[in-house]
Amino acid sequence: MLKINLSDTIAAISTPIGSGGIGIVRISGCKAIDIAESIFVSAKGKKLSEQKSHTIHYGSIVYEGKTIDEVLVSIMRAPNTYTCEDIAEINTHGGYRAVTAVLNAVIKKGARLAEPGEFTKRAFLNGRIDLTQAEAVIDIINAKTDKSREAAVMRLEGKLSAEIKHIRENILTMLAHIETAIAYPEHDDETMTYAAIEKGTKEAIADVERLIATADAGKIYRDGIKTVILGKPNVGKSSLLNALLEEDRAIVTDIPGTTRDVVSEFINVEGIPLDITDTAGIRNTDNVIEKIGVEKSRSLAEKADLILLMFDGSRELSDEDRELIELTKNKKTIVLVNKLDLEQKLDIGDIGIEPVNISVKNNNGIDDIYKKIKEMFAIGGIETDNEAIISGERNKACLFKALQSLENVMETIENTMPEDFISMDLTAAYESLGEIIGESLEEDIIDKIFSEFCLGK
Ligand SMILES: Nc1nc2c(ncn2[C@@H]2O[C@H](COP(=O)(O)OP(=O)(O)OP(=O)(O)O)[C@@H](O)[C@H]2O)c(=O)[nH]1
Ligand SMILES: [Mg+2]
Repeated sequence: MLKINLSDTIAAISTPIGSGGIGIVRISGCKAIDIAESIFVSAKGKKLSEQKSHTIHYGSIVYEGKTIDEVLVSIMRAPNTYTCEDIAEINTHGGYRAVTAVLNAVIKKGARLAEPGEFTKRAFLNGRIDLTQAEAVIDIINAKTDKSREAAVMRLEGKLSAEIKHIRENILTMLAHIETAIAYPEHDDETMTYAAIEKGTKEAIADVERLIATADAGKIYRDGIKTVILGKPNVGKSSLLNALLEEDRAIVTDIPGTTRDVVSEFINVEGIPLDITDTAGIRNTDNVIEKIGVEKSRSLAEKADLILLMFDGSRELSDEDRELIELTKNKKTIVLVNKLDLEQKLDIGDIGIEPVNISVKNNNGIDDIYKKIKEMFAIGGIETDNEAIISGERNKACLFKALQSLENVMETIENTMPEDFISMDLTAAYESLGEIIGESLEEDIIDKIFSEFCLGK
C-alpha cells in the first residue's frame, strides 16, 4: 500500500519561466482556496470561499500590505479537477517577478512547493487516471510532432489501459477456473480445464505480442529516430543538416574539418520525429580539438538508430570512406552520395549498398531520403488513431515479463504439469500487466516516473 501524504496543499508555477502573456500559479489541496483567499482582494469585495466551483474572479494579490499584481483567480472544487482536489489557479501578468512573488506569498500562507509532476501524481493517487494515462500526459507535453501527440492522447483517453484490462480479465477468468478445479477436484475434468486454459493463454499471448509490436513505433513517436550524419570531412554533412532544417544552423565551409562539435535538432518527417545530429567529419588528425570531435562522431554512431552515411560523388572512394563502411556495417544505414551536380568519380560498386544520389547544393534528392526513412522504419502502416501504441521502456519490459510468464503456462500445459504451476505463472503475468497501469507498483518506482515531469504539472 502506498503511504503518500495527500493532506498538505501544494503549489507551483505552471507556466514556463520567462516573459509571457500570463503566468499561472497553481495550488492544489484542501487549503487551496483558503490560501488564495488570504492574499486575494476582489475588485467587487467577493470572498473566494463563498464562490461556486469552476468560476473566475478578478482582483489583486496583496501580501504584507503590498499589491503584487493584478490577477484572475479560478477556483475549482474537488472532485472534478485535474488532481481530484480543490484547486485555485492565480493568473498573473506573465513576468518572472510577478509569478515568483505570488508563489512566495502562497508558500508563506501555508502551501508546500510541489515536486515535478506532483499534480499529475495526485490525479493518479486519487484514482482519476491510471499510470498509462499519467505517462501519456508527459508524452503530450514532450510531443515532437502531431502524430506523437495523437498517439499520446489516445493513451490519455485510456485506449491502452482498456487493452491491458481486457487481457487481465481474461487471465483472471482462467485463474478462477483453476481455483475451482483445485477446490473441487471431484468436479474437475482435467482435459476440459487444460483446453480452456490453453485457448485463453494463446489469446493473451497474441494480445501481448501485438502490443509489443507497437513498441518500436511508440519509441519513435516519443523519442524520435536518433539519426547521425556521418562521413569524412567536406562531403556536405553540415550542408545536409541545414537543408533538412531549412535554415543555416551549422557552419559550412569548403575547408575539411569545419565541424568540430555536434549539432542536434529535431525535424519532422511527415509526422515522424527525427532527432538528427551533424558530426565532425571522420579522419585521422593531429589537431586536438578535431580529434575530440572525431571521437564524439564515432560514439554517436554507435548509439544511433539510423546513420546517414555520406560520400562525395566527385571524389574517388578513400581509405577514410572504407573505414566508415566498416564502422557502420552493423547499423541501419542509408548511403548518400552527394554532389551529384559535379562530375562523378566515385565507384558505387565499391560500397555494396544501393545509395541515394543527392545534390544538397541543388536541393536534389532530399525527398528520396525521407522516402527511404519511412520505408526502413515501416511506420507508415501504424495508424495512431485506431491502435493503442505502447511507449517507454518500462511498459515494454512489463509486457515482456508477462509474455514470458504466459509462455511458461503453455509449457506447463504441454508437459501436463500440476495446475499449481499454471496458477503461479498466470498470477505473475497478471501482476506484470498490472504494473503497466500502476497497480502493484512500488512507491519508489512511482516516484521515479513522476520525477520525469516538469514543475507545475
Ligand atoms: N558542388 C557541391 N558542393 C557541395 C554540395 N553539398 C555541399 N557542398 C560544399 O561542400 C563543402 C563542404 O560542405 P560541408 O557541409 O561543410 O561539409 P561537411 O561534411 O560538414 O564537412 P566537415 O564539417 O568538415 O566534416 C562546402 O563548400 C559546401 O558548399 C553539393 O551538393 N554540391
Ligand atoms: Mg560539417
